[in-house]
Amino acid sequence: MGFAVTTNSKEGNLCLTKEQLKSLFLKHDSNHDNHLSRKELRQAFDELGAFSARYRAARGLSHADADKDGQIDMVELDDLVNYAYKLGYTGQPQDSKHLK
Ligand SMILES: [Ca+2]
Ligand SMILES: [Ca+2]
Repeated sequence: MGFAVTTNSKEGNLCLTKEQLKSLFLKHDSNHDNHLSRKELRQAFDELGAFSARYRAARGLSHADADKDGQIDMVELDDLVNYAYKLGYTGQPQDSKHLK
């Protein structure tokens, strides 16, 4: 998928900042309408290594979609980024942690 965040990591520890997370989500706005659809969200979470990207997309959407139009706009994106960040989506697959 061509995800090329340069890691400034020592131990191969990819750790995205919120800004980087945001640009990752933005990158998945594949039709460039400045909204992230459920499908685009799913692709973003997929790239983040989510165990179930479909589930995460649905959860993220219901969490951040304030006006309930089924898409994440640029205002709601900040909420989504916070949500993903809190879950620990910083570029490392760590869903196993959240299953417990
Ligand atoms: Ca879009
Ligand atoms: Ca919305």
